[in-house]
Amino acid sequence: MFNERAVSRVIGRMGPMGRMRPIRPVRPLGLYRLSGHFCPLIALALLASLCSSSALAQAAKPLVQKIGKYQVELRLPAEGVSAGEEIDLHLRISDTSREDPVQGPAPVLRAKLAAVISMPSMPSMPKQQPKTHAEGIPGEYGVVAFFPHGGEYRLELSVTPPDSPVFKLVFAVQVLDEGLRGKPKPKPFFLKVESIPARPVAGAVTTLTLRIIERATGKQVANFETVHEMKMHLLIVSKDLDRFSHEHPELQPDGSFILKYTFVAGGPHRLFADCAPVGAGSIVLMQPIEVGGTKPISAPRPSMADIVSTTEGVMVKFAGPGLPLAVGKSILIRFKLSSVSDGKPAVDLQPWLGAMGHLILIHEDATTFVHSHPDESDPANGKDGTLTFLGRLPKAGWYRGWVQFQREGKVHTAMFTLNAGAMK
Ligand SMILES: [Cu+2]
Repeated sequence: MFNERAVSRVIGRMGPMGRMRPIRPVRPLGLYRLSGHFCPLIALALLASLCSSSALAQAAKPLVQKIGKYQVELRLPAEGVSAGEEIDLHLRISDTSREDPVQGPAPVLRAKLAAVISMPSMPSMPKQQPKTHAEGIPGEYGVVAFFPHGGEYRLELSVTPPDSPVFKLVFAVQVLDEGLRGKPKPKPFFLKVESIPARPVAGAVTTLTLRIIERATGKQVANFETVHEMKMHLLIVSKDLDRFSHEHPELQPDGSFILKYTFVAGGPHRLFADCAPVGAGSIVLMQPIEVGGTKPISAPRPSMADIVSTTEGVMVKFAGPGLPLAVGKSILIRFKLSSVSDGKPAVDLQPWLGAMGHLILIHEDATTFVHSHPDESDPANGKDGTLTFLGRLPKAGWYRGWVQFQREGKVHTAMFTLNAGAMK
């Protein structure tokens, strides 16, 4: 199903610090001059702070560091790190003494990771101890950070591989000021879709060929990582968000993906391709597609939340947090599952695509795809009649959600309508 890497790249557990405000703005040098005389004490303090900055510059090496036989790679998003938003900083930890000729250094599994984030230029600022987690991909870890404002931060990591002593390293992270980035930059890849027939018709088989193209080079991506047991997860939704399908197109030797698919209804649809080109991390790319044939009667805009869904013997009920959901922060979204026949909790879910459950949320604009993933901090998740997901809704409005899980060998999909933020 959807890609946990993509998901956790953007969302994650809320750091313990929450939002911090700058302690005080950095004063320009001139302000330290008193009546034209240079204050020596402040000059010393300034010098000390400059020295500690340069010490940091030395300590904070490039984004790949080797500590003994271990290699730690910090993968910052290509668009940079912005203040004012929570971000999952991705790390890959590998063992260079065990190198595979194709895969490279072996991933280090089950390492313990602790992180401390501070800002050398503002030493009085409280340090953050962000939460860390293992990603769905071996050797990959995440640090869920929140930078309250722009500047250079120091990310200190303590890594304890299994059966090895702890080692420490420091990265410097440059953070852009909030709002500076403005309109989001185009993604480094785009999705190219060809269909046979050229205009799909509802009720007839369409052959879709999907290609992931690297924007900078125009080249088609050929190699993909396997995420949640698949090379690509394709979510096909009608623009009115009434129809949803989760497919796994087949990877061809040249890197294209082929799917034979029969659209149920005509009208505008959206394809969301969730995949991870090797080395580039996870991406979700969208393309619209127009389907001929009878158009379904467009559903009226939802006027109230739709929080209970029954899918083949299982009642799935949205169980909080309260609506409207918070916008722009990581939240735990819960569902309760019970048997329709006896009302007892459904405790017999089976893992499907590497997790006990999956949640996809799409905003009413039919474009904004919400990243969410199962809360793995709770081992009972999905086994005690509840499913809990970490999600982060980027904007206010209505969202349609689909919870998917497997029971008795069958995949169930339960649809919801939830609202978030201030309603229009
Ligand atoms: Cu999938």
